[in-house]
Amino acid sequence: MSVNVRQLVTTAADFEAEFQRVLHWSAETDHAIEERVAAILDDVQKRGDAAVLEYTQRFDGLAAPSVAALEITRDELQAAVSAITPNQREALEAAAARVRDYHQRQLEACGRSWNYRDADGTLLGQKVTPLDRVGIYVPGGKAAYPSSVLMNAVPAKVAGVGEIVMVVPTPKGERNAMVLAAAAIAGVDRAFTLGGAQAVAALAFGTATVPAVDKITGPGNAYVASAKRRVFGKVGIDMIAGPSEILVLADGTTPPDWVAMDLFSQAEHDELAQSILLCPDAAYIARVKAEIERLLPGMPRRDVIRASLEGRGALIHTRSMEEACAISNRIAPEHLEVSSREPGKWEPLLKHAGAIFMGAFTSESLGDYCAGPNHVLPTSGTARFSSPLGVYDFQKRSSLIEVSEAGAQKLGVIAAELAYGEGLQAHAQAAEMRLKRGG
Ligand code: HSO
Ligand code: ZN
Repeated sequence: MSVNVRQLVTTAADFEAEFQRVLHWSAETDHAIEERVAAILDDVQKRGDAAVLEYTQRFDGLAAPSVAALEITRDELQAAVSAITPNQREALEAAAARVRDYHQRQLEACGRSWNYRDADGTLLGQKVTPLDRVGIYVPGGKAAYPSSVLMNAVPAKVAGVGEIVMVVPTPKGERNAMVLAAAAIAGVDRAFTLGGAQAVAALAFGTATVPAVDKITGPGNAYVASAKRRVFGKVGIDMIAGPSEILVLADGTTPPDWVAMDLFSQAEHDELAQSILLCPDAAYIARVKAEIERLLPGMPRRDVIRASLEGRGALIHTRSMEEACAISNRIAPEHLEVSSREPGKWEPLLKHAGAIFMGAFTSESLGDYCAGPNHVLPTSGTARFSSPLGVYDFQKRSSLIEVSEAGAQKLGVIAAELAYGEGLQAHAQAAEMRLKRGG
């Protein structure tokens, strides 16, 4: 079965133009969606539960007497743990344990308060506090991922968040037992069968039944993304995620079918997902291409994979591994596999990626589920300036200052000088009053 993946060669005269075509991704906002979302947010803010109930009936075909009836009780979450198979339960628990361990290290390494005293005895520091209450949006449509429940709830729990509220759309009331079981295992406190912009609005503004949260995390469709953008400022949000991406940097030593399957593993998420291979060995690229063509017919999601590979995929032949690293930095992929015998040699050259998977045995799929690091990662080149979801997203920092009497003498002179310069008399006097008179 031939598959039309774009093939590029960096030595070609038209490489830059072709490369720009590969990079091109417009997260264009659809005005019709924007308007509908704005109206829903407004309505939920004004009418609370009544509006949430109406939209849930209209969009999810789920009729209920009250929003309270849409709450999934703790007992029901726990019952889901017994309803799934023992193997499923063990896998979820093993994944949760590894994700918890990893994020516990993150807490120790960069999530703790600190302070110091300067020479005058003035204390300066940073106080780290977990958020009181967060909302986790879990998609319920074609991409209902229990693993994403773990990846959002576990770091929140490790951070010490007071209450975790999950919302999950359940069209026609069909609940996903794995999603509910993951919520129980991760320690979600409350859960509602709500979705879409109305769920985001309920979490952001609060209703009589749904508590207002301080931050909303988790992926969703275009309506959810638009709603999150709009409530940002009233509450925090994690990020606006685009389609998933994988970039494989190969030196030609990994079995080519492994690489083909790794490219598929992102492509199968979404027609708009992007899978790219960068390699200095043309013969190896041809072998990966042959494996793609051999393996594709056997994949249940072959139509999605083909659409993704033919629409946004690319096989790029570079002059060297060094050049491949430089191109990878320009792309700043969400997932970067360094499929090489010497991943440690190339890692120092790689600056921009959500997650770096080192060596032939590290398939992205292991990271997606259970290696430990978070799978909620910056997409669409935003790894240039942002980081994976982590414990730090569920904490905030306050500065701490305790000026000693001796410190006030020195700082007072500096502050007063600057305050007069800014024409702010009260600032200057507040500093000067603390100077020892005649001292
Ligand atoms: N690769 C996805 C996460 C995921 N994969 C969930 C499977 N399930 C985005 O990082
Ligand atoms: Zn995945």
